[in-house]
Amino acid sequence: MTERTYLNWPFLEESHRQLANDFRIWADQKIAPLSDHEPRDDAGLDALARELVKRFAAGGWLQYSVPAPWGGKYPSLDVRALCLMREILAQYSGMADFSFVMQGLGSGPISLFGSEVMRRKYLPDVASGRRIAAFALSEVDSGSDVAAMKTNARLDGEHYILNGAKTLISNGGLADQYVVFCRTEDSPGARGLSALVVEANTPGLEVTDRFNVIAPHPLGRLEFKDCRVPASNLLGEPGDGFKIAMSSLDVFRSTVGAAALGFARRANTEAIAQARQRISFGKPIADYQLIQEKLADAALKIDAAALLVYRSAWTKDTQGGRVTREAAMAKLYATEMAQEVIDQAVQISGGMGVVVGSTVERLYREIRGLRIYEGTSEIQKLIIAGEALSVVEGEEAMKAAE
Ligand code: COS
Repeated sequence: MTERTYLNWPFLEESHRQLANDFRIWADQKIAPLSDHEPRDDAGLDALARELVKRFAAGGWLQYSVPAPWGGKYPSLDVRALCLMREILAQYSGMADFSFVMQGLGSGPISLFGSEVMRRKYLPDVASGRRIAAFALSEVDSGSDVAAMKTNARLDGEHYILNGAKTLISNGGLADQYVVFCRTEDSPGARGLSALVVEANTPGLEVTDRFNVIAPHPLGRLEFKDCRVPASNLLGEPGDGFKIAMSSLDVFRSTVGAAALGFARRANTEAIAQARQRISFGKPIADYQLIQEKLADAALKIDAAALLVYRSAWTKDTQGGRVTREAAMAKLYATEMAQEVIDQAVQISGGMGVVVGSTVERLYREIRGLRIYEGTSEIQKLIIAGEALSVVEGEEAMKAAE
């Protein structure tokens, strides 16, 4: 049983507490049995991802991936609900967490910036699981440096002609639709980017590679060769792409922190059980102060991360606007602390902790990618430092103007 007092924190409302309780009961029945299922082959992974989306849809849980007018539960994407759900799923299965959140992230730019026609066309099918969604941002030479992307689209009458390649795309090869970020304008850097919804069956779109990663998830490389995409599939205005990508990440980065929190909580539960059961030198290892220090550190870090995650989610839900700083802090701290907590859970588990198939071994692999995707830890630090510097610079400029 993991710690649940955080559900009483003032960041959450009664509807969130109810959601967390209901979702945990459901996940215990429908997701827990899939926890140890880790297919390595593409077909097995795709089948598992489809099965998970089907189960989420049947439970009505994908309604949390889109806003209410288009089949969703809350009037706008509710970050606290998404965080609670990811945190719970991560305690059972990294793949379940992945398949759930990709429906939200993959359609997030449509929820946030799509026209009424686009929202009506795509979002209800995402919420019902009829369509699987994906977010195609990264390129070989443009991971952290989004503005350096080379994929481009040129307007030709009523269509954009899209050329280029995207790499390490979640749900690549499985998705029915991709939000593809590309260069459409002559303006340099961030200002020249746009976002297009590209359907998977568009001629010229090919999935040319799949990636086998340490914690298996469906990830593909997409290639676009003269793909004709209706100009009406543009999100926002031409040149809005960078803002659309960053605004989507403002919503979803806190939820990455929440998933990390879930992995850490599960590892800590395993570590506590091990510490109480395992006898060494005539007594349970939990009686030794060196083990107690590890348990104390884990409890402290988990609570600190939870405070940052739910602070960020609450700020976005209640105040709107940008939460780039809060989300960066939540993602950075929660993913880094989860790596440490899981590592110590492996240590407490001793030799069995590194046996393939043990829960802590799986978590040890699951957590690693979270320190990289949706902005590396290093990028989060740059964002936090940049915001700190801009506050001081802003104050100085105000003083000078007085
Ligand atoms: N919401 C809305 N607008 C935003 C924004 C946000 N969160 N962040 C930046 N912008 C806007 C800025 O306001 C600025 O607009 P103006 O030119 O009109 O002033 C513009 O976008 C450029 O912003 P900024 O100068 O801050 O961008 P930088 O190039 O300095 O930094 C970083 C951008 C490095 C922080 C960004 O590229 C980033 O987060 N990279 C990581 C990307 C990532 O997560 N990749 C993983 C792929 S997804 S798995």
